[in-house]
Amino acid sequence: MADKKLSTFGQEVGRRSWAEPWKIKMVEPIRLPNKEERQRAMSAAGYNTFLLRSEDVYIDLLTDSGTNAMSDRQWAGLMMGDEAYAGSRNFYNLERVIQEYYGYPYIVPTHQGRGAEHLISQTVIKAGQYVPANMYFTTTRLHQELAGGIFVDVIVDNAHDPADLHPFKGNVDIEKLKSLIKKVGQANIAYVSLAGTVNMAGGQPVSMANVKELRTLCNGYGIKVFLDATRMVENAFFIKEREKGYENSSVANILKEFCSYTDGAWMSSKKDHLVNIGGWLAVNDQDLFDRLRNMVVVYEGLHTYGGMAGRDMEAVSIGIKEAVADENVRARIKQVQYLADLLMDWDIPIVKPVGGHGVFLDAGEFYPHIPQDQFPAQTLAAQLYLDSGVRGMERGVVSSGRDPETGKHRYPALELMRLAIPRRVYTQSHMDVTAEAIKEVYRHRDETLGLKMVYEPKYMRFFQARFEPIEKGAA
Ligand code: PM9
Repeated sequence: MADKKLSTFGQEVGRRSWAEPWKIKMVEPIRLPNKEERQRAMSAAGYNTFLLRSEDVYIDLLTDSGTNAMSDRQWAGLMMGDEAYAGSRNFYNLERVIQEYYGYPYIVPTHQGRGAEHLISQTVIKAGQYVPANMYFTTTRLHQELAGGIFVDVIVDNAHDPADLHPFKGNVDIEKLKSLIKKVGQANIAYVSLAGTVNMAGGQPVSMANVKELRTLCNGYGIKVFLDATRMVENAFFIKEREKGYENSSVANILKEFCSYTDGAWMSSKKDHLVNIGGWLAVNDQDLFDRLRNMVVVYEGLHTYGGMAGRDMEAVSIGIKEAVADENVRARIKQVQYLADLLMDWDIPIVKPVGGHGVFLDAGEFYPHIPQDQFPAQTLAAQLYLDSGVRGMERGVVSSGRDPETGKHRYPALELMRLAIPRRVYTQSHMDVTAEAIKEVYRHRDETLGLKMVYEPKYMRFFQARFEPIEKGAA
């Protein structure tokens, strides 16, 4: 892959390619099912890519969650698992590494991100309190609502426009937050829920200036700020690339500084930390820690494993150290950029600037003739699989779900189909194949019809809902 900005000895030398800072030691065979097999698999899956069997998928860009390739060091770490019920040495390793890289003193392990979201939501939110956030995430908002919280989106307006080129579209709109606090009163705010990067906006980062301003505002009102640190390493890389004053700082230093403006964090280690399972909660306040540590034994497991095996905790500790290395995160984000560049060269509508963990196709723009209640992004994910066996995920009205008050669809401004890139898994050729498949689906866009939902589960419907194609003349 090439980066035009690269220079040697300070001089422009034209194209200088770069490569991933690893080589491949073990491979897993994959197979492209033929057209009839793909048709059969999609129909059996009810046109929902979550319901496909992985063996029927050729290139799997459903998610970057738990799908990462571990290093030889991490695999070796698995052998060092101390599977004691209580006091595993792997927990103390993990605790030390989180303290070192994220800066929080008190750590509670959980089986994955939503385990941590459940604990913090149940512990901190009082029924009827508001939870302002820089856009929703599916599992995060659901846990906040199940705890009786009222979610309020306070992200900058730029985030809702896929074409807006603001470098930090994940920022909190400080004025929106101030007016919410004035309207409902500070006692009615549970905490500010801050995510870096913002998944549903397309993996968009939050700037250091923004988190500092947020901290100052919240200090004035005595409001806590909790961070969804799931992809905070990627966020730190964007700060290094885009924010003045940070170009010479390491990703690790930026990460730690950012976290220092927050009161605690929850984490799905399945993303940044280059593992297949794991998560944690970390806080500054000892009283809160005591309450969380007590809750974890009810829902996850003892406070020194929280649902993870000892070996899993070891893999996370090693993964954190690998994740924060500048060359690791650079290669990861530049691979996403490579795929995006191919699509942009062909004028295929995507969210810009390109985010950290994937390319998000603007399905509303891709299929302007498909109304949102016929699920353009769900349709695009299905069509891409049918064309080429590439699996992506809907991030539009299906993911957004229904308003708990009115029961109506929550129509988000962004109707996106996400291609999330697992870390250290696919090569440049897989990206080329994916881009060419999308180009083909785009060529047939005018003749494509939408979907109707025929089964809808109560919670997080995008995982299990089923659809049928709308027939010509029936739309
Ligand atoms: N994210 C993703 O594919 C996996 C599940 S899809 C709902 O993007 C953030 C920002 C996430 C996230 C999961 C979680 C939950 C919290 N915050 O999946 O429970 O992107 O480990 O983490 C997914 P767990």
